[in-house]
Amino acid sequence: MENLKIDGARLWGSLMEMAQIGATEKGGVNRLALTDLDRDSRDLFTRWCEAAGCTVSFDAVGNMFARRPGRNNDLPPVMTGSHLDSQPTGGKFDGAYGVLAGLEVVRSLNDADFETEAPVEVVVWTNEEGSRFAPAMVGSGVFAGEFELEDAWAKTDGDGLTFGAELERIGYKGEGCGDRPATAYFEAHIEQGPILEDEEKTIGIVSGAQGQRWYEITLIGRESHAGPTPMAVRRDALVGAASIVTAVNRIGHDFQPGACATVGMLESKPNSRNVIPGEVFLTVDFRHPSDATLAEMNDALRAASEEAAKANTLELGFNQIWSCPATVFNPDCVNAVRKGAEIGGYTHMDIVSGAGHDAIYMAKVSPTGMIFVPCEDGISHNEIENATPEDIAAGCQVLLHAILDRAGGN
Ligand code: HGY
Ligand code: MN
Ligand code: MN
Repeated sequence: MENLKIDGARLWGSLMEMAQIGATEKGGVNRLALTDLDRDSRDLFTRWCEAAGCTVSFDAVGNMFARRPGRNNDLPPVMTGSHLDSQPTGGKFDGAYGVLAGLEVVRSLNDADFETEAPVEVVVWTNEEGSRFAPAMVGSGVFAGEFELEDAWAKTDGDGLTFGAELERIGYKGEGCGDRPATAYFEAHIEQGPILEDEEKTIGIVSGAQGQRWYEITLIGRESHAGPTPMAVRRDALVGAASIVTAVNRIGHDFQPGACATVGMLESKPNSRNVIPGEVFLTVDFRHPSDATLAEMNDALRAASEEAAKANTLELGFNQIWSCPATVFNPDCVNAVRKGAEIGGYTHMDIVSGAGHDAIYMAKVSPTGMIFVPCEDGISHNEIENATPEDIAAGCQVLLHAILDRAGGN
């Protein structure tokens, strides 16, 4: 079993071919959830999996399961996978790596004519990024019982299109969701931060993930003429929003070590150069390894928002739309990843994930582990996101060993 090898060149080729779907001029991908491009990537994945002898099914939120039978198909499968949807200025590796590394494991088991005891399933989770439809990790969240199916279907994008209608339109709305036990779940992913590269380690043995909270804040003032309206009587929503943006950044620095604080979206209306903004919408993304600290950051944000609204005579809408507590992964799965790194002879270190992943929700319903590999300069959610073929192959080799550790066989 330990002599089985993945084919790094084949994996790299599949990654580069998948990256053509939604390819951007700067070398990244723009493949938003439930768009035609998402459909095209799913169709390609299906063709590849069926060519590898898998049967492919999908559930009521579009999560896809490519199943390779084992010797004992009554056993719950060992699952592996990630997502194919991307950020609008995303990279080639975020998500697609975990999906195609899982497919490469299947292809390598086929090459070796290796029969696992438990079946193996490669999974594509729907809407992991939460960019088009908020929040993130909706597909795995419904699967794990965190979100209601009807609520997921009802989510709307910026154009008012619903998740359910778009899923139907691209032809990936199946039946049922969840209630599919797994023996274990493993996800390979680029780190999306600088630690492995700085520490010169090839493999990250992911022990868990930090918690995160997402907010939507609306400020309502009064549109009026930029010329005749005296400064003293203005109700300028953008000035209030600017105070909140500054407060978010200050809160991030105040709760070091560990805090991350980001305003990713800001929409000002009517967005005309000689009209005082009457309404501003902004989003806040907080992260921290400690849930208690996230609660303190929440209180600081609410206080700063109320103060900004009062100082500028604005109405405040303050809405926490998502909370995902810090996660600790299953020790047996973490050790399976560690053993895989040792068998492969790769440098490795334990690491906590700064980013959210579908593995976080899978950890609620199955023993779960993750494998990280470095990405260049720690950059991700950026079209220049890059990784080396050697690291990509190493992570997949470790994934093969971890899956076999849990699936058994031959
Ligand atoms: O936001 C995240 O951490 C993930 O990339 N969806
Ligand atoms: Mn990802
Ligand atoms: Mn991402």
